[in-house]
Amino acid sequence: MKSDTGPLYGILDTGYVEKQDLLRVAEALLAGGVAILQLRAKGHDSAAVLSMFQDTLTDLPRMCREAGVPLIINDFPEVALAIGADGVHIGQDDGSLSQVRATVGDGMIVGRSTHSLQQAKDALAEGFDYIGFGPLFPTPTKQGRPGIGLENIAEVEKNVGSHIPVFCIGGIKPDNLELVLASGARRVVIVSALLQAQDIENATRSVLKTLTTDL
Ligand code: 3NM
Repeated sequence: MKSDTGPLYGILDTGYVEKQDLLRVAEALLAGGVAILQLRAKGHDSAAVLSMFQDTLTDLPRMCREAGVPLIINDFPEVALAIGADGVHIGQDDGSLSQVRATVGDGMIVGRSTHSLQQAKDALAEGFDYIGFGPLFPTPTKQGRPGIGLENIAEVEKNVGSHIPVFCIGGIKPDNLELVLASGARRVVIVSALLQAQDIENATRSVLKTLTTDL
């Protein structure tokens, strides 16, 4: 992954977007300026996600390629490989990096969710290409997890963010973005606040503006 990768990571989350709207929403996120786009389809197995690419999402890899934006598949290395995605994202309970690499090979971007300073350091040491760090605040998008707060962001940026991109995540919205940035964040993932916006493209552009002017 490029070390100068942009500050905003978008997620096309099927929990918020109807099937028939997925491509239109992807287009809006891309037009608004996300640097990375992930497909997250919690509650679907790998066969179901694969079939989305043979059905509603046929054009998604091409759209991302044309925008110069890496396409990342959440949870399923074999789907990422099969559809020619640029990367895969895995959680703490999804095995080791080497297990994922055995499926996808060396060329693919592999990201890891982390929920503490130690997990962030471990992911760097293991060789992940980027990390998510959160959830900063409790969020309906990932229910049942307490917010970890803002106090470790600066330390994670110092220790890990100087080597690989760190994307803060979880409950980040236009309203608290300045606070998150003031706590040391340089990059963020925003899911519901963008997907539920009236105008997704404009909301994305506006968040990106804050991210690029405050840095
Ligand atoms: N992963 P929203 S928090 C998908 O901390 C996800 O690993 C998290 O969505 C983590 O912007 C999260 O709607 C949800 O809060 C982010």
